[in-house]
Amino acid sequence: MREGLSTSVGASVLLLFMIGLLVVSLAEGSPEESGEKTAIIKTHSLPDVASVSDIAEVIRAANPGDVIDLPAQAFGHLNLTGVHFTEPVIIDGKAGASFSKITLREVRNLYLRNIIVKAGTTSNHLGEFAVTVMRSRGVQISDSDISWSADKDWTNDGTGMTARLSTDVVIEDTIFHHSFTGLVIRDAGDIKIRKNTFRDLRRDGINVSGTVDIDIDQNVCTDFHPERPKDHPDCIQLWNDTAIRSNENIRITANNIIRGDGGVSQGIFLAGQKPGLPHRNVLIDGNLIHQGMGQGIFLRKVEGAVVRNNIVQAAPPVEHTPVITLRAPLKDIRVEANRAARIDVAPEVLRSEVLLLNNGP
Ligand SMILES: [Ca+2]
Repeated sequence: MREGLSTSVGASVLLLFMIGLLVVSLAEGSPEESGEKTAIIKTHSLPDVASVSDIAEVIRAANPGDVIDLPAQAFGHLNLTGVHFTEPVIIDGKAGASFSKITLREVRNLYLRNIIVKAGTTSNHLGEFAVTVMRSRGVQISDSDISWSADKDWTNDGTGMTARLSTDVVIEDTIFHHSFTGLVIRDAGDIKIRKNTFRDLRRDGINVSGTVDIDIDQNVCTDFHPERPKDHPDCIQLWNDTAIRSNENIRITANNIIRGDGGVSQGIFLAGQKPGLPHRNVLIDGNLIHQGMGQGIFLRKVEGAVVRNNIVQAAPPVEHTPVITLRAPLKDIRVEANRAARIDVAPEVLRSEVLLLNNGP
């Protein structure tokens, strides 16, 4: 009897466990299945004693269109996973809220405005991020300030932000500073990076790989701090070294790359070590590069590019005059109406693939 009872209880526990697994797996299904919220818009003004877990709880309970006004406080790490809304929920820190980090995973339709992120120090320069957006859709970060330690030590900072395996991400009017690299976009799509400032960085401003449909427009890069001989900062670098697909449909327009009081940097750099995976369908239009390092605009491993109306000027003290550089392999490249000291076309570039028109110093 006891044995039978025990087996029956065991079977019931097993059954309950399996039902539990089924419920959990349904809850983790698509957002449509997990019941996205719809209700009346309201503004939540959180009290001054809110903790970072209170904030997470209010966000989870919010309805589409809600605005959550944060108090003027310094919070810890805001870490959200699996929060889905049918329409954007806005988190606004205009009163002066700051976080030590923000991590958003599997989030849909969440906008962050007027947020300060101060991430402290790390030795994991490329592997630790002040802001992480992962496997998410419909995320916006605007009018915000993202940094690591704002001391004079350029060797103790991580990377400002990454957006990875995510789509429909907008980053605008935000300042990235005192970081190793500013912004890393990987394996993503439908990305808009506009009107941001990248300053006081040790390496690149914006670093993109494996990404389709990206606009990089009206950003400013200035005051770089290359600290070691290997540090060659670029304002904008497109590469493919860890990518599983090409960067495609890239628009780099009206960005200002200005030396300022910092060290030299490169301007717009497209290349990659990995075989295959060329950058495809690229527009580089109306950018100003006023710097003191070679490779103002550099193209290698590109198929289909228009480079036009850019100004590439030397800013003293000049280490190498910045120019427009074309290196093989290249296909279907049009370079038109640019002002640059030189356009260097490497001898191995097929002349039939490059059209140079109306360029001058
Ligand atoms: Ca620092």
